[in-house]
Amino acid sequence: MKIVAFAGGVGGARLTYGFAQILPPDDFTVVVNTGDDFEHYGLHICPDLDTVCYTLAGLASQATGWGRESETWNAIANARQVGGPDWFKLGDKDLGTHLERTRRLSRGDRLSDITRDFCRAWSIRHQVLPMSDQAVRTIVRTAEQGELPFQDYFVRLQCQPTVLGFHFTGIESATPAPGVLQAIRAADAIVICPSNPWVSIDPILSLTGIQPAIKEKIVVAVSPIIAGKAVKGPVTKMYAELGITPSAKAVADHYRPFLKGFVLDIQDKDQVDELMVPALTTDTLMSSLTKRTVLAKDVLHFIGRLQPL
Ligand code: FO1
Repeated sequence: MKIVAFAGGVGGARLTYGFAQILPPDDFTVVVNTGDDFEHYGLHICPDLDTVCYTLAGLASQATGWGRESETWNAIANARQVGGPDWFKLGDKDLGTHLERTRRLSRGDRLSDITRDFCRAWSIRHQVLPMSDQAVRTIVRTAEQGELPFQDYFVRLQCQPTVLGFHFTGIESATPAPGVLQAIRAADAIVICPSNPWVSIDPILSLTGIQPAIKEKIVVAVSPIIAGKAVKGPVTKMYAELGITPSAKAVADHYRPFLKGFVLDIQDKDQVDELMVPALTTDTLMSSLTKRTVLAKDVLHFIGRLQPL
């Protein structure tokens, strides 16, 4: 079965790891959010792309889910000592990734080509695609501080400002990266990973051509909200500030126009009747490496049941 996953952030990366353990390379492609990307210290940082790649390569920090395992922090400590900002923690190993990516982008290489080469170097066998080669930037509209670039809101201000809404600069002129629409066309199903719907998945869905491409597909989303709480990150705070009670059902509503099936945690089984779409309740927490694979298998079986005979 050919699967395309839409992912961003740690929850998305964990489920893609599960799929990569059970699907052959030709049958699994990950399309990754780049709305979180930003320039810092003159370097081009792609947090979600790196989180997915490090996770698939078995290189990700187990403690944070982002950045590298067994990291050291000499460069950022030295930068701080001489007056540089250290609110965004760039580890020494991780910096190597940003240095080489920035060097290649500045000579005109495409982000998708650079990502392909990095994946090869890290022995990642499955296809990882940035959603676009053009810059799309998530901007958070806040009550207290006006419009904030995503990483300023998320890391520097620790998600404290009240969210009023989001927009994605550059989205009108950006196109899906080479391979994205082809992978979707060839896919039996699209899996929307348990990532933040507002800031990790909406940028992908907002790209020209994505929604028409997934319209006729089996689209299955996995809830990042369990028992009204986020597994990680500010998703429930965002829902509440936008006037929506955070729940698995609210996530299903978010994806309603193209949703063909929904996966939610067993703790939320009482919401199944309100979903109005076929649902699978299972353990979605992914608290171990094995559980990532078990969830991916559960999702595949569920998709199998949704496929026409
Ligand atoms: N997240 C943090 O909360 N604090 C950090 O200092 C931080 C540094 C960082 C460095 C490289 C990288 O690839 C990711 C990093 N993240 C950090 C995670 C990242 O900003 C967010 O998790 C995503 O953008 C949200 O999906």
